[in-house]
Amino acid sequence: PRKTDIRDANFPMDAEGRTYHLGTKRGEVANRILSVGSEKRALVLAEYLQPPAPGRGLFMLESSRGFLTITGRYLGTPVSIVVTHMGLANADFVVRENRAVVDGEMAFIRLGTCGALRPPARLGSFIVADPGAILIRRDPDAFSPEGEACGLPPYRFSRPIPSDPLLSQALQQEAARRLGAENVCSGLNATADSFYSSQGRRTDWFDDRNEALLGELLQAYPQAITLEMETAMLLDLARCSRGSIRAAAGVIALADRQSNDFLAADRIEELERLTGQACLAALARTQLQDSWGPHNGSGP
Ligand code: R1P
Ligand code: URA
Repeated sequence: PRKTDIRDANFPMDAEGRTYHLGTKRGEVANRILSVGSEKRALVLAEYLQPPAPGRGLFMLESSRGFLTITGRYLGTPVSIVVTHMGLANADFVVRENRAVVDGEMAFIRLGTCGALRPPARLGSFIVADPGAILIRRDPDAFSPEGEACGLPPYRFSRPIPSDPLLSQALQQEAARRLGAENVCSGLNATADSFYSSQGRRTDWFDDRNEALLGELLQAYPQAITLEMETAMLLDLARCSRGSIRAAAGVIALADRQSNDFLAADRIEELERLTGQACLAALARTQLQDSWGPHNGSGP
């Protein structure tokens, strides 16, 4: 067998201990992780990192599946930026495979973009998922003859899943310092399993039965103000991590779901830079039980 061959069908890793999808191993990832949706966002924010050790470059590894991990330091503290791409399954890979190669307590912050449902979220604002997020799932059974016969609802809302209150507060404060308090708020996030159907977008090609979805969402959860695709998965896994993961998320509102306006690309990058530094600062300033890691010599 070659060292890149995968063993253990239960939790696949290669002979070096590299995970199957993210491709990283112990020592390459910090306990503090900034999860971002795109490679461009990760590379822009990597400009603010210092090398993990003097005289070295940033650690960078892109897996065959396109997950890029960048490890360096922010305010002297080791931090990894991990490209999560989009959707629930990718968020699951990022949390579980990073958890598998890091010892000690971890903190995850997601920096994403979202649709704004209602004030105080508005185009260009930054919204922290505090108190947390709910999950909206499309139920395929509702579209089957049997499901139609018994009137199954096409979409299901989970109960709220909490975010870490202290990490969320730290993120909101760091963001307010950089963006101005008037551009930062907090509220319940709604994470959907599609950008389209379960976010109430309508297209002619599919029978999605979602005309009433956003109204039903706001009736069930009047406090929901943002719509995106990963936060609830991160918060659910943190809740189920046996106390080993603290998680928070903040999103830039780039789509206004009432007016249908969309933010200009240069403004998005400007906000990514400011809010990304806020996320890195909140991670770096958070105390964790993390005596092992790249920061004490066992790293890249
Ligand atoms: C959809 O366009 C993507 O944008 C949002 C959604 O959650 C989804 O991943 O977040 P990111 O900008 O982090 O990808
Ligand atoms: N990301 C989403 O998931 N939805 C939006 O409307 C905008 C960004």
